Amino acid sequence: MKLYTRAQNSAGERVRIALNLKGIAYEYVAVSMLGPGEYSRINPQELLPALEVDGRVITQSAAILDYLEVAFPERPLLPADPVVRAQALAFGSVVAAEMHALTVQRVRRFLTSEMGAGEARVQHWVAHWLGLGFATLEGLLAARSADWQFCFGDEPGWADLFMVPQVANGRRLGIELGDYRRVTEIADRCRRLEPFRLAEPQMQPDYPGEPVPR
Ligand SMILES: N[C@@H](CCC(=O)N[C@@H](CS)C(=O)NCC(=O)O)C(=O)O
Repeated sequence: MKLYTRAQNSAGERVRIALNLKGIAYEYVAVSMLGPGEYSRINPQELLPALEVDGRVITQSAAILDYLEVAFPERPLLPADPVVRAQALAFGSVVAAEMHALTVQRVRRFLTSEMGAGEARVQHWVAHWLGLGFATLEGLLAARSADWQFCFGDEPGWADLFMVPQVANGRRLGIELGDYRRVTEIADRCRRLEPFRLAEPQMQPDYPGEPVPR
């Protein structure tokens, strides 16, 4: 199995955490090491990550995670209870669709280069969408049916691996997280665990230095 990623790739970090939690060995392929045009032949969208399984490619982190969950069920990432399972999926969607997708580096760049927004307006945009998102995550955690150690269970799983890279991005982007106590406590608990620590940007072979949030 080959994971096409780069150190600073928070969607890829979700997959790295999942692979680590499930104990699956994989080859880390830093896209910067590929030749010109090589990655667009692997993933026409050119976004990261992509997972190659015996020559076939899966794109989009949620689809990759779903594949891992089905193909390697021994250490599940999703809760067994159908309602809690759906709540964990919903939590991940808030991060991927309503926080990350609106504030990712290519969106910030587009706001600057195509929409004429200066640094302050881009920061306003980011603070608005991430603030709403973190408030939503905190609300979802407060409404859980039990006060689990991690988002939706006493083992870290699907929701945690979406949340942790997004919390790191929020911190790098200067978002004040003091109001989101459950979010930060669980994220900090996760970051002390090896599967999360080993997935962080600075632990990757192509880490270039101070991360830019992606
Ligand atoms: N919805 C996609 C998002 C992928 C995405 O936006 N990836 C960013 C980095 S987190 C990317 O590839 N940016 C271009 C780059 O890093 O070259 C997923 O979940 O996989």
